[in-house]
Amino acid sequence: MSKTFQRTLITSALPYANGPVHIGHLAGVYIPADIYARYLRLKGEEVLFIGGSDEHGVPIALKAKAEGISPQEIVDRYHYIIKKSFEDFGITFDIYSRTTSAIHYKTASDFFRKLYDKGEFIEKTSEQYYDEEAKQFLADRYITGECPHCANKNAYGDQCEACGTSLTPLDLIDPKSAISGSVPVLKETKHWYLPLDKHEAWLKKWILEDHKEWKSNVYGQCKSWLDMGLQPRAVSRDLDWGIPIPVEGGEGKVLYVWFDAPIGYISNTIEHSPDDWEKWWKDESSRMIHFIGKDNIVFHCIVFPAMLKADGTYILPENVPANEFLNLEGDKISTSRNWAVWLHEYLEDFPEKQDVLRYVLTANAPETKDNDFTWKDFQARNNNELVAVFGNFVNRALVLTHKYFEGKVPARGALNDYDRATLDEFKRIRQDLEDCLNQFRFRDALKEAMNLARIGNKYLADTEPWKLAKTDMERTAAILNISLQIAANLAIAFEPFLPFSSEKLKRIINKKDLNWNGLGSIDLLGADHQLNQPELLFEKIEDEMIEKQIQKLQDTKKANNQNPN
Ligand code: B3M
Ligand code: ZN
Repeated sequence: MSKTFQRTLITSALPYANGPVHIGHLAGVYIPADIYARYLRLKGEEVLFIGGSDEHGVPIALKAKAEGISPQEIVDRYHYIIKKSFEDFGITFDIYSRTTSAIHYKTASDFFRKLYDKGEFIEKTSEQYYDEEAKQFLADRYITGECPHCANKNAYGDQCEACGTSLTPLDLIDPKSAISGSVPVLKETKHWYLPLDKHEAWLKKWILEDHKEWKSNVYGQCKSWLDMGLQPRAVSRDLDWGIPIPVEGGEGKVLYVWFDAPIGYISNTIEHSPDDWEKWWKDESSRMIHFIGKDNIVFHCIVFPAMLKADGTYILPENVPANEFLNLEGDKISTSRNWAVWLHEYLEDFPEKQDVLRYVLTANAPETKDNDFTWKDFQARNNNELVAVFGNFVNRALVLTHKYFEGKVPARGALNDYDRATLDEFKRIRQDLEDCLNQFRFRDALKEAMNLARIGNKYLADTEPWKLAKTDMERTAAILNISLQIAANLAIAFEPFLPFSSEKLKRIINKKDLNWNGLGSIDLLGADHQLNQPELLFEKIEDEMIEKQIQKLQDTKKANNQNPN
């Protein structure tokens, strides 16, 4: 059943530009997407990796209002912070753009216009709350009132945050406008809807029959949506922040943010490759993979595919390996409660330790269920795995080679049975590693890479070349040759996961041109190849560094308890 494709378009969810990014974003979306992009590139495949900021929507408009500045100022502030964090963590987007770009306005607007002209929308008039003082319709989030379930006085028109119930504005008792504080009135308004019900039959076949291989959390969520039956979804909003509706009757209305945002993947492709963007989106030999978090599944598996199908000229995603959520020390990550590890703050406290975080977030990725990030686990994984296994092995192999062979790779000579058994074991890992990567099982893939380091570590511990060197130089040479070949293999195997350390390791072994095809080879370093001086790949993280982070979170908790919101 598996098709072969010529190129892969990798998209990663466009984060809202209303705050910086934290470890949850990185673990759920950007690290997995980056691992996959790097892996395919290392194999020599044609890849385009798309990122960008999502700059429309009500929360951004609300934040601007609260700060008394324009939404554009809000998104300008966060877009660059987010972009820099991604660069700092080595996320190798081919383009990181934004949904306020001119090209995106045009692309999204044209997309709507085409569907409108083809008769792919239905129009409906309904009654919605209107603020007569502010002279505008109120988005659900702009209305507050009493929750009919728990009597919380500050429930929003879409949800009560005290009891968690989803609401509609009409459920609220004593509704008030969050803009002027006045009592809103009901007024008629017209909107355009994508009739998802009309798309239900093909979506069912396409997902439930043709994509049984999708991750079970993704497949399961799609199935429950499809089983409930799909309803038409409004694709316009009464709002002044967004892309204007480009058709008659659209004055004062904008595209719903979830209509324009996924089109951002297309406009960013156009911005990156204006002359041949269509090969990524309209050619059956291309495959598209969406990396997202679980709250975005319905939009990427149902709504956006329906939009693409309604247009009729686009390919559909081949897979959507969505992740579950990462919690922090047992609690849900929350921007408003500042319960997060912010990427820019992490780098202030742990400069140049991007790979440690990449490692821990991958080893503990929420691939099949929600997972927890704890600082103790972070420290343990660094000290017991990165330092004690990977770093230690590489360092011993390098130091010994400098000691006995002046830093030159010794010739190997004959292998004995133990050498052969070790090499057989380590060759098997390549296949396992690839299988995991191809199935988006990055935690397991990382485990395989680490197993390679464990094999090396065990090999050195068992063969004890530092003792043999006194009596048998030939055997010492063979052992160090094999160890150095394993070290070179580690530079390849870890490159998708720990790109900074892999780069450093390549520098230490003085070998730049390693690619995926070399994985499993024991001839990566020729006899007499000159190595550079050893440097430590990782360093131990002391208790006090961890205590400081835990204290910081306790302070946040205290502050939250004093001003509950
Ligand atoms: N900005 C939601 C989110 O950040 C949204 C993703 C858009 S992807 C097209 O979770
Ligand atoms: Zn409530």
